Amino acid sequence: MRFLALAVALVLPATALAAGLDSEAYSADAWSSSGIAGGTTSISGDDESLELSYNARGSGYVTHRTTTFSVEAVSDGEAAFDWAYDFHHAWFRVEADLWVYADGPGGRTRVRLVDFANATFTGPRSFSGSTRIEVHEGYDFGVIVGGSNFDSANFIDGTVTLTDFDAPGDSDGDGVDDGDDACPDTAEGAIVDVDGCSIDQICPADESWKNHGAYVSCVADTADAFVDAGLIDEADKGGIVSAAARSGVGKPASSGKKK
Ligand SMILES: [Ca+2]
Repeated sequence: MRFLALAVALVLPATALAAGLDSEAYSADAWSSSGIAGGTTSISGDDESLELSYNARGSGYVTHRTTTFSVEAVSDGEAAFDWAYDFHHAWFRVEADLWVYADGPGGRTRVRLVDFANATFTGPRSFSGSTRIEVHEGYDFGVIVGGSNFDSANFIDGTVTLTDFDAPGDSDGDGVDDGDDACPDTAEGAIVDVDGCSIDQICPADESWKNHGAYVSCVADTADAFVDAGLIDEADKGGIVSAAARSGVGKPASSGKKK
């Protein structure tokens, strides 16, 4: 237990459990578009907002078409964001549609956010709101957007801007997204390697060890690797290894079967 207490004392700044647009998992680079018939799409953004745009032309008029902007959820949970949809579908008998969607083991969930139809002339329009949706690790989620017009100007042009974006990213808050985290439920504040594993998790004190030396070796080797990776310094390592050496882990008194 002394060793556990020491490990917890090596505290990193707390990280948010959810991930935003500033995370690797959900930055503009992580998003993709399905493209749009007769036009182009673009994705741009920064840590605060993400702009998902399309522009398409028809022949004579624009038949109904959509594009899907998606990103992969790195963990199960809820994604939430504010959205603003600005479009100009020039000019006559205009439709504009926006959905939020999430794929999962049970198929696709799709929720409509904008259902616009105007039988007469329509100029630029804007809608906005907030939404949330359950997302699933390894499956895409995002928005589906597009529309139509029946006008000889025949273009549709729109941008969906996402802000206040929050999606499941790092359940144990160790700074490694769940999709890359080999060790879930890392103790709060524990220092982890690139796989999201703390020394405690790599050398669990509650596992049955062949003997005390095997446990101490595991801690010493792992602490060495953490020093090499620049995660801890030699003094940290010394404290961790001596705490392991003083512990009862792997000694006959500790319960559990021999390994
Ligand atoms: Ca972890």
